[in-house]
Amino acid sequence: MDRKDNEKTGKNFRIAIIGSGAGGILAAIKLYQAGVGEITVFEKASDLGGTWRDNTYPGLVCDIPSHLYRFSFAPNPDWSRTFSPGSEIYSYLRRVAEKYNVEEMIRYNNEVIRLEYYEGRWRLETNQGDQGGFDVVISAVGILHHPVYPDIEGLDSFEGDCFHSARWDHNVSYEGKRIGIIGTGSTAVQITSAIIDDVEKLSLFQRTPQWVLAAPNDFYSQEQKANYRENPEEMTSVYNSLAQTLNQGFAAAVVGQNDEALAIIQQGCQQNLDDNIQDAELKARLTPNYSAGCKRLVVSDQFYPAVSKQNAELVTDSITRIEAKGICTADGRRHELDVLVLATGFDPHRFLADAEVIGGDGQTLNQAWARGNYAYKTVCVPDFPNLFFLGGPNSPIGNFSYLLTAETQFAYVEKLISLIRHGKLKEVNPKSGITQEFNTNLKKEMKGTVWVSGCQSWYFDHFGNVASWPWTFDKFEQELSEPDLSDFQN
Ligand code: NA7
Repeated sequence: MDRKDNEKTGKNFRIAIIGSGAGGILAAIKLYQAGVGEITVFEKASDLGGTWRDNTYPGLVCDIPSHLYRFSFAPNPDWSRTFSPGSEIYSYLRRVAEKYNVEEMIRYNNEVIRLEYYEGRWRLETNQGDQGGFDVVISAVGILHHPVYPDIEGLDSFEGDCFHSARWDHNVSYEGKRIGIIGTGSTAVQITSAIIDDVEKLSLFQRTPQWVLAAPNDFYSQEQKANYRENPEEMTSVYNSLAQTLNQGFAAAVVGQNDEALAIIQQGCQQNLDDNIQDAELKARLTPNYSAGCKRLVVSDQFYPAVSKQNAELVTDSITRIEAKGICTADGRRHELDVLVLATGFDPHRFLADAEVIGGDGQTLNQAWARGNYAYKTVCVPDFPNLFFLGGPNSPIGNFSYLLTAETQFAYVEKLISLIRHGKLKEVNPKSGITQEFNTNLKKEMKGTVWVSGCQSWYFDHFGNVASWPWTFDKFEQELSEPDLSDFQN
């Protein structure tokens, strides 16, 4: 399998992409356009779209504004609202994939179960069998992908319908029924707001209150959409202004670089609560005891009105067990339910944990990451040469649009791939010392972020590390602008 550098061109150069969500679609399009070898996308499901394929629950909208949540090469004049419904984002991804013939590169129902680096190539195996050798592997497996099921006694004994929010069962009607929702993250907030008027009773089981920022989700008029279609430069200016607001405002605030913006966010959340919840006792139970932005901020102007309705109950006594007919809480009550929705979030730290990934020195990725995930500048890992991550460890998942993050990372990865193809590097293998230094700095910087200011959230892994990017957007762009050859083994 050892091949000469001058063979690393055209069809001899094979690239595997894992996952056909937004990141995988992006990588496939860009590599195809650049004419980089033979590209295969391995997708374990039977459809593309990643988290936007999996999540179909009522009320699903993206918490990043629509015109920011798009690929730079595929602006979309037809977004219906300020924050897009999930189904629209799924359709957008499908449309973009179709336009660039991405499906021709996808092998559906192929879950990557093994990768082994041997003499300059990755031997890749899926549940369908051996797929041969690849010069480069790009992991685009996503972050909001592995549902977390709560470990609550008796969960299996519940006799009604029960499902995770990311596995919404559309055969189950919730109209006129007694619904229980466990969780108060973005998902639970959106579901509550969407179904409250259709159900007999909704019991929302809150373990920790969330700060909620009210942002109206206005519809774009036909005129606005036509204007964007005819004048794409206007979409660009909307994008630029949103990107500036988000990157210099919110994204800088959460990493301790814009205290004024953080204070404004805090005030905005408090105002939303004050304006919408009159009942002092309910308000107290909905008020978090940590700073806004510590947990991922929830965006909704409908949640407080919804949870104040007659048929809504905010349950804050802790869950003791689940029984056939409902949920029991510490105050001795049993909340009878017909349908139970587990809006209990995702494990964003798993990446390729379900596959056996054996690096250049025989160590597995799970062994390398046994004390927590780490990477060189979010995209590659020492001793796992030519394996790249989009949305990898410490990507800015709590800061800005994932599509923007993935594009920035991909542009950098493309440059690294080019170094291999043009013989400047035999393989892309970041030095351990440099990677360690990067991660030591990262941990130091993390201490100044709002995420560690006193709350528990899905950003934390099992070892207490925060999975996000502790610096500004400018720093992210700067770090990933040009590869520094001296950071890599040669
Ligand atoms: P999140 O934000 O991780 O929220 C999960 C919620 O589920 C949160 O309120 C948790 O409470 C609650 N939870 C989890 N396990 C339990 C148990 N065992 N008992 C009670 N409550 C529990 O997930 P989402 O799906 O809402 O949102 C994920 C991201 O998707 C979101 O940030 C947006 O970016 C889009 P806790 O706060 O941990 O006490």
